[in-house]
This record gives sequence, C-alpha cells and structure tokens, in this order.
Amino acid sequence: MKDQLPCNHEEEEDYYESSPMSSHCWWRSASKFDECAKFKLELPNLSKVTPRLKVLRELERLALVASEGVDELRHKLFTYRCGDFWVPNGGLKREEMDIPSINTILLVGFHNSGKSSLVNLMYSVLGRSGLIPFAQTSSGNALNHTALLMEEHNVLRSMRSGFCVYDTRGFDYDRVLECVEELSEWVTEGVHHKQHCLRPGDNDVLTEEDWETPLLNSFSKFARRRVNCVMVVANASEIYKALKAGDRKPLEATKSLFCSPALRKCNENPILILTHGDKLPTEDRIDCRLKICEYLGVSETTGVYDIVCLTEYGFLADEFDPVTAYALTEAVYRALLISDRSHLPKKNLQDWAVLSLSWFLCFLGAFFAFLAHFFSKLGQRHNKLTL
Ligand SMILES: Nc1nc2c(ncn2[C@@H]2O[C@H](COP(=O)(O)OP(=O)(O)OP(=O)(O)O)[C@@H](O)[C@H]2O)c(=O)[nH]1
Ligand SMILES: [Mg+2]
Repeated sequence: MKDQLPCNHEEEEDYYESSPMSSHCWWRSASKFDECAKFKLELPNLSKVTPRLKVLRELERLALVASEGVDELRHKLFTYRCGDFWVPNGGLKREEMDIPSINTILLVGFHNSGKSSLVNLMYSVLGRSGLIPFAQTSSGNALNHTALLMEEHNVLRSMRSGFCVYDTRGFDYDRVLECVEELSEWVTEGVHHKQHCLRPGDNDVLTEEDWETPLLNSFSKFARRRVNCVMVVANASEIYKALKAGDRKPLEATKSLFCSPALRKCNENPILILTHGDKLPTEDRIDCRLKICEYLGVSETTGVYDIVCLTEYGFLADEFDPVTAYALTEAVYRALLISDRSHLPKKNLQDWAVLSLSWFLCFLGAFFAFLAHFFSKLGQRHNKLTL
C-alpha cells in the first residue's frame, strides 16, 4: 500500500510524489517540508520543532488518516445521539444533566468568510449530497434574504441526527461592537430557525416589498436552541492580504469576535475555521495560520482547521479532496465533543425557588421604581398648580 510510511530517504521522495493524496497536499511544496518528513524516519529533537514544523506535521497527520478516517468519523456522526460524548464529572450522573435532544453548532464570522459554503460542504461530505447547495452563498455585498434570517441545517440529512448547524448573517469589520453584542444575545438567549438578524441601517437597503415578503416574517414557532459550540469562520486570505498592506482591522475584528466574553460562557474556546487558503501561496498560507493563531491565542495545531469551501455543487467533496473532507468531519466531531462538555446540571427545586424569588424581587424593585417616578411627577405637577 502506497500510503505506508517510507523506510529510508530514497523511498521518501518517491512516496510523497506518488502518494494518491499528493495532489491535495499543498503544504508538501513548503520549504521546510523536508525537515518535517524526516520526523517520520527518526525521533525529532523537540527543541527544533518550530511552530511551522508543527503545522506541517499536523497537516501530514490529516493526510495520513484522511482516506480511511473519514468513513469511521462519518459513521460516528451518523450514530451520534446528543450526550453520547458526555463523560461523568463533578459527581453528577447523566440523569442529573440537562442534555437537550439535539446539540447546536453556531457558525459565525464576517461577511463573505464562507459560512454558507461551509454548510454546503458539510452537506456534501456528511449528508452525501453533492448536487444541491442547501445554504445560499453570497458574492459581493449584496444583501440577500437568507442572510437576514438564521438557518438551521440538518447537515446529515437524517431523521435522527443528534446535532444541527446554524448559518448566521455575516458581521461587518467596521461594526465590531455591534457584532459582539449580537453574538452575545445569540449565545445567552439561544437561537431558532428563521430568526431575524436585522440590524440598524437595514431599513435603508430593504424595500417596502421586502418587508412584505413572508421571508422576513417572524417564525417564532420553531424550537429555540441553546448554543453548545461556536465555530468562528475567518477568511484567511483577506486577513493576510490586509495585514501585508498594513491594515490590521480584519485581524483585530476577528480577535474581538473569537475572544468575546460571550463565547467563554459557551465553551472553552470556539473552533477556528480558516477558509480561502487556496488564494494564498504555500508559504503565505502557513505563515497566515501561524500569525492568526498567535494573535488569537489559539494552538496552531489543535485549535484550527484550514478548510477550502470551493465545492458549491456538482461533486462530492471527499471524492475530490479527501484531506479537506476529513478536516471538516474532524472539526464537526470536535465541536460535538465540546458541545457534550457544555451541558449543565438540571435545575432542582431549590434552584427554581431561588430563581422565582429573584424574579419576584426584580418585579418588586421595578414596581416601586414606577411608583416613585409616578408620585414624583404627580408632586411636580401639584407644585406647579399651587404656584
Ligand atoms: N476560493 C475560495 N472561495 C470561497 C471559499 N469559501 C467560500 N468561498 C466563496 O466566497 C464567497 C462567499 O461565501 P459565502 O459562503 O456566501 O460566505 P458567508 O460567510 O456565508 O457570507 P455572508 O452570508 O454574507 O456572511 C462565495 O462566492 C464562495 O464561493 C474558499 O475556501 N475558497
Ligand atoms: Mg452566508
């Protein structure tokens, strides 16, 4: 089998050139790749393993397990039921945990970062449906209707799927505070299918006809989901090219989103997905990953996936590029591991009593504030009349 490891330096060159994966392994043309390849033949000197080499080694790992690993992981996702990856801790039993029927993965990112394309790739790789694009992708700055509403996607296309993926409206690099606030609302209050994502300024762009379409009517009957894991989708090429031109705005905006306090409530760290890497030369693509990861404080190997979402329709991604297909499947698998760590204990009678009491006290506070305001106005009016 050609995917077995080479045993000496002569075999090594043939192996990388003739491997069936070679056409998808863009990183093998990197200048430091020879050093990375040597690690397979001899034990590495750990002091010499630079972040660049670590990235190359991680990409090689993906290539090595891709062809066989993708089916295994896909099977795990198909048989997955919400809570399957939950492990007992803190002395609580599974029955005492509040595990929903379905885990929710939220995709967020700036406009045109590739969220909807990523959803379509998931349908293609996981749902085995290469011909139909389920999420509407955008090009340019056009404000389309799907972007104004959240979309829940059952990417496995299965009646018993244990997770769903939410495609959200892209944020604007110039409105970072607004986007962090909106994200915080989604994470704290949950999300539902066809939820509005309207923002100040939309009135100027939308016509009266738009407001009358059923697309913009609220669909509050859909189930509200608690967000269990967030994937931040970032356009690597855009960030890197801006950085090279001296513009740090896209990188800083991505950090504000990735490190926003709302996401810390949800899980340890969101998963970072870098898209549009195909638009960068090999060395820049690796350099870009290192720079973004360093700035965001995330591991360049375990916290990020470089996924090119070019397959809008027409073919199944894993037949076209097994490495990307595997990376995507692993990212979803990892998101479910994180999701199952995010479940909270069920509320008991004491919790409900405390909650009800705090609501009652809030109500009393608001009531007395209203009374104070009412009587002070009444007093002022009375004073004016007597003067
Ligand atoms: N070359 C390349 N193009 C991509 C990639 N991912 C997405 N695109 C293209 O980028 C454009 C925008 O992609 P979308 O998936 O619509 O981006 P989005 O994040 O959903 O955008 P909004 O919904 O507006 O926030 C589309 O034309 C995609 O075909 C990628 O990895 N490489
Ligand atoms: Mg979109």
